[in-house]
Amino acid sequence: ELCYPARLNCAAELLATTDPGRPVFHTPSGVTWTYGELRARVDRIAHTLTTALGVVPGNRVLLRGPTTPWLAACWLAVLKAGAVAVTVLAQARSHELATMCRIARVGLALCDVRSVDDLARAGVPGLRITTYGGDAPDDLLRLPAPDGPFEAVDTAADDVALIAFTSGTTGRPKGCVHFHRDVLAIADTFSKHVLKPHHEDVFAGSPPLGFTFGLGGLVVFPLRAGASSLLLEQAGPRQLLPAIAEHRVSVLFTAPTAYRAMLEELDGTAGRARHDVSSLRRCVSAGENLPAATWRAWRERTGLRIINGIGATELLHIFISAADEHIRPGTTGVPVPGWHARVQDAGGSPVPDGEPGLLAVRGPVGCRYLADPRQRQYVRDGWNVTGDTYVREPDGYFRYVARADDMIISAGYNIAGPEVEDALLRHPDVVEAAVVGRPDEARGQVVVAYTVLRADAPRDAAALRTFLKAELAPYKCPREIVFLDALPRTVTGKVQRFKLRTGDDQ
Ligand code: 3SK
Repeated sequence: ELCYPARLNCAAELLATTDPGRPVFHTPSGVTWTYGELRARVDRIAHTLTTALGVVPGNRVLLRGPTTPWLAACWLAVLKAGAVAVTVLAQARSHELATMCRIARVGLALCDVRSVDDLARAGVPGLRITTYGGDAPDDLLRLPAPDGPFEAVDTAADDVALIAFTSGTTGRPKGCVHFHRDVLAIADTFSKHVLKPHHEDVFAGSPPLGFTFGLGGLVVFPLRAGASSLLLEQAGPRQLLPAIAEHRVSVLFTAPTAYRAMLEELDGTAGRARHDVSSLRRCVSAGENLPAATWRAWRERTGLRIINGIGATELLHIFISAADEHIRPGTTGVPVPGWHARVQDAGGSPVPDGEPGLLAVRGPVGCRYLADPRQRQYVRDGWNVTGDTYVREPDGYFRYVARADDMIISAGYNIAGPEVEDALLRHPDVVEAAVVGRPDEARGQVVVAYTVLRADAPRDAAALRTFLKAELAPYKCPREIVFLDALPRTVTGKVQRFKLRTGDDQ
């Protein structure tokens, strides 16, 4: 069990111990900040917040910008000053920003000067916007503020540290409230027991800091371990491979799609010669289910076992996963130490091992939606019901089946879309696949597969169907196969299946 003191400021804690001369952040342009420099910059921003900008403990401060050391410093400064960091994705647009500011009652925004237009256009009443990272006259660092150390505000472990927004895969934003102790808890569970990081590790990855997957993986975990992090503004598969080689990245955070794209690149003759991934020792995949085919291909190409995980903004980070030789392809893993998980029916009763049901978890972090009645659906009898259908195998491993609302019922058969997707991904020409149920008068639903093929592959639905017939029971085979150039995704990379179900993407 985790045990934290009653008074705790997580930002002060994350910044407290590491030798000031050690590196903390790197950028692709070759800039490195040390822990000493980060502390000084965080303190300077915290002074500015509390003196020039009048921030008092509990005030909500929106943070918006690409993944840079300055964004991370602003996040730490807001928390050190006892205020609440409201994290949003840089891609959020004016009307979404206005909604999130209203829900979270944001009074001040610290915004990268390059991301300010949409926020200004949002026209949030009473919102003061201060930019950072540029030469604008209201730039954060030009405001008058005392020099020297800033004494962290004496927050309680249960004071609110951040509000993270999730729009899920359907679009209506929910603010998830997290405490100072929650921030440390994600490092002291998943990172400590699964990643087992050390001082020399260099973290990097694709999720932005506005997504808690990225905030944990690129800021909280490295700082808790006294390690460093490469912060990439552009972190697509094309940028990741050269960045890994150049900065000797050892801990990688990204999603299954990016692993597949990197494999494609590595499989090219030029790729093999060009990209050195020998520095990697941990590769984390979350955000979507990781198909066994992708796991095996990565293992074959790199010798590394991808660490699959399921996390949620509601629970801040990953709560089921597995480490090292305990990793089993095709499963997510076991509850991370400190977490409990079970599979239950719609009434909340546990279902037997081997049978599908709703995933329910309990642990050091819980879901607290800000003023949202959907709280009652997510938290039931003290369990967080994530909306995923899972099977618990008799040996205690949890296997993903589908998002609960992605189960397809066709002519009385229950079909898990991801199982059909896995079969499609075993075909050498298929790069991406999403399988949904489309309403059908005769069968209730029919299985429709959306696929993205390698650039030079022929769009041959008949050949794909023949391939699938050898892989799947006939009732699971798609009635229709649609070829797309790309799948519709949220800004955090999750496939928007609801758009495919309604044909919105075409
Ligand atoms: O939403 C997710 O998939 C996720 C995964 C890992 C950590 C955090 C989150 C929100």
